[in-house]
Amino acid sequence: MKHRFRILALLALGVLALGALVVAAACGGGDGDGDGNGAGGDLDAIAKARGLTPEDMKHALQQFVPPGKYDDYVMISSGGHSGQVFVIGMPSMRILKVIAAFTPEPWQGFGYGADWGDTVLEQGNPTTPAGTDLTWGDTHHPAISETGGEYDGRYIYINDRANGRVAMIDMRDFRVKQVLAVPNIQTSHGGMFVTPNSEYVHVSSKFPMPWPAGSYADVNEYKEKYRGASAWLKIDQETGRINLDESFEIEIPPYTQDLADAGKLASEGWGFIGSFNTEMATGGDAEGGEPLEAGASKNNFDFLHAINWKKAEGVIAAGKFEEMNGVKVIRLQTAIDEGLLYLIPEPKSPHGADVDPSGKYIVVGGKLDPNVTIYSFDKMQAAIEAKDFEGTDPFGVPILKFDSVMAGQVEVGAGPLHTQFDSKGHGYTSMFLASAIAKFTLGEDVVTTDEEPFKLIETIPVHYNIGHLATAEGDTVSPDDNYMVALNKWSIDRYAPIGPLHPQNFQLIDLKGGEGPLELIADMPIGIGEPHYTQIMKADKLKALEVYPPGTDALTMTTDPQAIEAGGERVERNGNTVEVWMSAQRSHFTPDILRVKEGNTVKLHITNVEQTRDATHGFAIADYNIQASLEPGETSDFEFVADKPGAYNFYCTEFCSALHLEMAGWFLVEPAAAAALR
Ligand code: RUQ
Ligand code: CUA
Repeated sequence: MKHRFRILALLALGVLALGALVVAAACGGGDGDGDGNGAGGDLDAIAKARGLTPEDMKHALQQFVPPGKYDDYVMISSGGHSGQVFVIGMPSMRILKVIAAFTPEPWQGFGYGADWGDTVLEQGNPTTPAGTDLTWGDTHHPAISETGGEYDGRYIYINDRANGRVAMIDMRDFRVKQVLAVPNIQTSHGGMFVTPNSEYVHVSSKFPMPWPAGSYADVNEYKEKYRGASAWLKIDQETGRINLDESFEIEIPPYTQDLADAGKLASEGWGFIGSFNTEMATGGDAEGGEPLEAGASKNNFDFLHAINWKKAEGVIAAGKFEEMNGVKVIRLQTAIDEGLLYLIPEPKSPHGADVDPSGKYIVVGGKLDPNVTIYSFDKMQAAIEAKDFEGTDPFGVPILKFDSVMAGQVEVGAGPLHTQFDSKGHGYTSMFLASAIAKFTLGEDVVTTDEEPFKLIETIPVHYNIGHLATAEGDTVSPDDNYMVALNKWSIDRYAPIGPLHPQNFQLIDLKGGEGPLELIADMPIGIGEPHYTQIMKADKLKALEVYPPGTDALTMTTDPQAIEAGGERVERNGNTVEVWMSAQRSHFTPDILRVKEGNTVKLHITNVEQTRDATHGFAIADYNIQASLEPGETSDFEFVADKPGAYNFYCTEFCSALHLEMAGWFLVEPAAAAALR
């Protein structure tokens, strides 16, 4: 206890000191001469004029990052159904970049004619069933690549909840390089998480689908024909791309698999996926049946899935898989026989499943249960070893006994969802219904203070209806104990009224070194899509390029074969094809007149030959729906048919220089009729 008191006393002193400072400032004593005209006087006047309390002023100082200075952290946030990913500085909560992932985005020239974006978007169209070109996604869970259980600042993975896809973003240029339609998964949720050394990135199905993927079965054959998958997607360490040949999936029962997390340290080699609807309800409220949500929330327990991926690698190596739609699949029976999959009862419509930094505990929040349930990985292993099962599920998967593996429960409040951690053995759980965050202690194995294990310490209200929450470096083996962000689903009255669609609301919270009490620092509206989850990485781990090496193809991150240096510009005409090697440089395109004939295929390679930081040009052609971002050093390739005759202006879309407005040219498409006359 002594230790804790000392910290409290220190903290109290700190608060007093700060309070004194603020009071001194507020009293106009800032410049020490007491005339109230110095900095202190100004502060006082500003606070008065703006109606700020000393508390407000303290929070403003905590969040403030002076002009020209950098934030300590970057948040990599999903963008929900905007299909994008946001990069946000923390604590300032300034948006640094919106990264296009699944949705065309003109600023970055993603999906507007440049080869890089068009290729990525095209690759991402599911092959089964073939058809529609997908131009949006619902990004939910970003996962930064890890080395030794720490974010390493190399790659970002994010799932598309709507279409079961995964995107890979390269943190060298913060551009998306791959969109993969994950086979045998129609919608996804669980994960994304990377394994502690980025061997795999994991995603699992949300709703099951008729198997094999691409077949049809009515929902009344749900139990027999529908299946889910836990996909372990192999990461190529050099490029960050997912290599499907070395990936595998594990067939899982047709429950609705939900959030998932990777085992780490003590539990490395395992993954955990929560689930609901183990009732296997399928809805049918207009057909005389029960609404889906009523049928899906009857059972007192659903199942946490524990998956031994290390062991699964051996099963794949032994050839015990089936190839399905281009990926190796371990069938459910094999997974059972080989001891890869176990089920663990989790109370009442669970949602989050989060592994603590030590890997010893897995914390589950049941949406309809006021408790968080904390499972012990050691107890799980002992139960598996002793075959201490309560039976099997309808598919024969062994179910561990709740009492054998549960380490503790903490009654936190209404609607617990997700849990994050600090390094001191505390968990922080978001509560959707209560619009609050609860802080509690984990088991004595990891509690570093002399606090009692499994005890609620405090709750803090948030505004409103929180979904996820994230602590700085929160999913690593060593979270920082300073900041937490609440990702609130509703904002209701927090911002000026701008119509029925409200922004989401991020709230920055001070963790105070894990010692608490939790304190709300700032609000941040997000008016672009619905962020679900975020990971917060130390900014000193960023290793992004300042400019691309000359002639880089952003898709491959290698030299574009069509790259040129200044002076290498040329035009070649070959039958119906016109191929142009163009340079972009402040403040001109060379050549600045492109002459083609109606119906010609145009192959255009534009190199931004500059190596100056931030010397980005754009390239847009009127009425041709072409728009590219030509970042310094980048070569961008286009191929299109000049199917609209006319004289079209092309211009640079980035205000790059004093003569930016002059950085333009003509795309002359001679009508076929006129050409024929000559
Ligand atoms: S979850 S609805 Cu991240 Cu709470 Cu997707
Ligand atoms: Cu180049 Cu504007």
